Amino acid sequence: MYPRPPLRPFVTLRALIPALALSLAAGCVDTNPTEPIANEPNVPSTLRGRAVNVLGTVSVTNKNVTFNVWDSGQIDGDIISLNVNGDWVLENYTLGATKRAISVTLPSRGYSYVVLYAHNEGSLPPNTAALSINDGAREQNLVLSANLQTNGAYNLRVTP
Ligand SMILES: [Ca+2]
Repeated sequence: MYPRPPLRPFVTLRALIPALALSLAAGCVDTNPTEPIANEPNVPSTLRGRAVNVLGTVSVTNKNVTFNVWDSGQIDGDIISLNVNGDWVLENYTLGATKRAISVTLPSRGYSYVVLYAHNEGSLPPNTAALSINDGAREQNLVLSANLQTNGAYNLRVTP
């Protein structure tokens, strides 16, 4: 009888598995290839028929973030909606002095955006919302301003 051939294909596969696991753990392999990733700022130029004014870019280190929104100045009845990456995460909300928390999951890396849409300007134009974004490591404070012609927006950049 001939000797059995060596089981090289199995040995090779078994040797590859730890390397594959290691590269997954190191984030070298995209574990969710269907997730939309924007490598450049992706704020739409208009939203609900109004131009979008980008006020800045904020970097966060975690895709799971919590926004807090409130009126840090005189409470004058400003009503807002917030849009994150095309989804309305808050609608027709009247700003008060206390913070309203909204938890959002962003794509795991790359650019996202948040847009402030003003339903009115309150008794003291324009519509101003204090907005903070907490990624678990730190809380960053922003001021969003919008009027009845223009939406205010920030780029959000997830850098894990
Ligand atoms: Ca106002």
